[in-house]
Amino acid sequence: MRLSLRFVLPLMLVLAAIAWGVAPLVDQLTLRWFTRDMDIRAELIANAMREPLIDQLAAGSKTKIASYFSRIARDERLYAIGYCATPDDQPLATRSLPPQIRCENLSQWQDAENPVLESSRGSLHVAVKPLNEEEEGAGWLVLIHDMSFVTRRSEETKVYVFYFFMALAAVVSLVTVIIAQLSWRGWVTGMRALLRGEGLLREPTPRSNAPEFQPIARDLHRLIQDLESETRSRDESQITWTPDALRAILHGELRGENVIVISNREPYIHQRRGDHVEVQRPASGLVTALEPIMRACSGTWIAHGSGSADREAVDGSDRIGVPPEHPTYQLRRVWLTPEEENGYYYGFSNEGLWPLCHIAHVRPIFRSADWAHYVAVNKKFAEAVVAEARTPNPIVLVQDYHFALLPRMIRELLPDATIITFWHIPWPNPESFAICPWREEIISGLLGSSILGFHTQFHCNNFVDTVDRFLEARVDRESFTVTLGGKQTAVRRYPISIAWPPDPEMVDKAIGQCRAEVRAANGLPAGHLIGIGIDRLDYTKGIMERFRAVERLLELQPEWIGRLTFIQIGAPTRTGIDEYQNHEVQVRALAARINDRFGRGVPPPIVLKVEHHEPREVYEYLRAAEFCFVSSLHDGMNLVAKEFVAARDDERGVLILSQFTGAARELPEALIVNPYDADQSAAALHLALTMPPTEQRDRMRLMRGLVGEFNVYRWAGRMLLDAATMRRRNRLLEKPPVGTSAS
Ligand code: GDG
Repeated sequence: MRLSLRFVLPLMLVLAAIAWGVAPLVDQLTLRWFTRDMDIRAELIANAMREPLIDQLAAGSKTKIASYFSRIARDERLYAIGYCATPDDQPLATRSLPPQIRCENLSQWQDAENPVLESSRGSLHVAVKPLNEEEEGAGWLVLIHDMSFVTRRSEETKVYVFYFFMALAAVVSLVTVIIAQLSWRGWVTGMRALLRGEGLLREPTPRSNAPEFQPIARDLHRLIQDLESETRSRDESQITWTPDALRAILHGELRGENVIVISNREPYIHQRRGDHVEVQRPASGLVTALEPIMRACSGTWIAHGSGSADREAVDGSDRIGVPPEHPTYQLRRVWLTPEEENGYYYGFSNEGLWPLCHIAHVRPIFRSADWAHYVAVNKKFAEAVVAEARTPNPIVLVQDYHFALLPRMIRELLPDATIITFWHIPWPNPESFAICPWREEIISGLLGSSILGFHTQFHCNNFVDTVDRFLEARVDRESFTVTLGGKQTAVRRYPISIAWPPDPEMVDKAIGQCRAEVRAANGLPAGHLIGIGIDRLDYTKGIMERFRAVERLLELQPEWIGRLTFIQIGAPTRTGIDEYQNHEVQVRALAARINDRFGRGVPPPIVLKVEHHEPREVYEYLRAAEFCFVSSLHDGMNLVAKEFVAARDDERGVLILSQFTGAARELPEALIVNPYDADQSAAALHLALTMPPTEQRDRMRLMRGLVGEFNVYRWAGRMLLDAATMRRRNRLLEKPPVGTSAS
């Protein structure tokens, strides 16, 4: 011990001094790199802006130019934009343009070797670009970038460099001490232990025969763990979210731990068709969202086996590797009796909780018998989780309103599990939730979770208000946590998204070809305009309201009669429930009535296709359309809106989006409508059909930027990073206080 101190301390000091000396070099280097990056970025933005700006200058509307500038300046790094026609002019600019930048001194910035302006806001990078490179005198575009992040990153790098040298010192010291120990104190014993595979970095055990090593090995073990987690827990906004990034987080932050997902719907269903078995992928937002995550993480997905050939496909433990063509994770099927399925799924979940949580004016139905099945099925899944858990503290991702009781049940069986529950649908206000006869049980079940996620802050607020109203729990609105029975649940907003970039197979067919094929398949003439809606045939999706908007458009703007067809794909869903059967009858009748009114002798205004379509076909329709209309009456997020954006790599097409979707909070560049207001929706349809291509492109570009950045990997990654932090914190709290460890 004394030897290690005599050697380690001076070594640490020397290396700390070296790290200190390297710090200014790090500063200079990062500044040079980022200034160059900023130049390239400014050139790219200027290239993208030139053409539309020249058009707008020609049109002469200063207010349009100002709003165009402020839209672009929403980019988090772009601080200000300006334009000078001549050196004598006042700049036309966003309000944030620093006063030091004037038209008369632009040339000074243009030629500057280090174009960095120090302002009260911090360092700003100034780029001056000619508006028209061929034509002199067309004016200059000024792009100011915020460079405060450079200081931040440089600080971070310095910390990493410091840690690196410290780790180096620790490793060198350890190796020296080991060698010394081995030679001084019976190296033969040490060698034998090593040959037996008892690694020195393992946590010390009572069997360990070198007590002097224990404190050093334990400290080193912890130091390395802390260092690793330090480097990995970067700011999530700095990560480019891909399946690989997600996998790295799982392997790093969570050290490849046992990840289990539970959902009602399985990602693959085996169906018997005559003498062969067909594998289907169900139409569900949830499956669309979780599949890429499971592919990235190779865990176990537990779900209800609902296909007619599901039992034939599994092994003796009810498991099967999926995706079938290239298995990367396990699907464990849970079997339900017809009575259980009726009570738990159709009854309590879909006739009770679904309408309870959606404001769609359909009354929830609650039956005691359904509740009993709901409890029993949740228990069955809890047992499956225990059976699938490979460790006492797996990470369990519970999906959706079918499993409100499951988090508490798992918590009781596996107290150390990290349970993340995601509620994919809205959470209503306490008054609405009060209708549920088992409201306390539902809330307390959910509070078995470590983290409970919703799509929007509004739903988080509603949940916390509901807890406050109905349970004796401690609600902390500062940290957004709820403590019940000494256990804390963090309530967090995780807006879900889609895989990005989309699967290349989905977008490989040219837009023109998609249009031609969709028209041909639906008997529509060349040049005919197409609008698209894609949903499960669910009363919350506002399909009736959508058709009424099309009808109103044709009443108000008859020039579209015979020129436009709205194609609605309605995937059959929950067909065993009366309300869904009635809804389908009403949707069909309304489409027929509108077609009868406006489709005589011309192509029909509405084509209704009540059938499941393959994902490739869905994308083909999205690519063929002039606009996509999402008119949900209430929707947690709505993935179709994001899929439309992903499908349009041509940067064309207009998204019309209900204000009652979670997606409307993220995509303000869509035409946001109240689907109950037929006149407003009809006006949006007309606007979409007449929107100039440049405006379509500007809106689509912004939406594509957002969906690309906030993709489904980030959704999952954020939850998993939060879970990792929670686990680290818990481990820290479990550590014995400093000074009590054996030495
Ligand atoms: C819940 C929440 C939340 C539809 N028809 C077909 C088909 N689909 C696909 C779409 C999309 C998915 O189904 C529907 O996703 P949504 O998000 O619109 O809606 P829900 O199913 O109600 O999902 C919702 C979601 O969970 C995720 O959290 O956004 O708010 O209600 O991916 O493309 N897919 C195929 N054929 C079809 O006919 N292949």
